[in-house]
Amino acid sequence: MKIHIFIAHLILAALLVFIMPIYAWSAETRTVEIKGFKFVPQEITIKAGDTVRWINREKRGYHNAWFEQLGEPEPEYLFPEDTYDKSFTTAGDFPYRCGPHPEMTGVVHVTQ
Ligand SMILES: [Cu+2]
Repeated sequence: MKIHIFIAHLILAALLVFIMPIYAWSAETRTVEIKGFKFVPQEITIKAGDTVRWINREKRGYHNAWFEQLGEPEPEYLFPEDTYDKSFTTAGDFPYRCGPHPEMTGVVHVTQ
């Protein structure tokens, strides 16, 4: 009888060891739409390891999401329905703007 309980615990422990890292590893991709000369949502909060995907929902016109303050080069323009992915590995607040339209701004908040 006792051996059965012991084996059940062993199986549970083994399951936890294998399943827990899969949960921890499950990074998400979150979407920010560009429409009406705005980033929607204008501020987004994600977890470290997640990816933000910008998608240009305008009928015409081009934009991008430029992390100028990080010293990054300006990315290519996004034409209608184009997407741009960026992953964030460290916690912090990351403001960005649109290259062609400096008045278009957004912030990515990254938590641990
Ligand atoms: Cu723009």
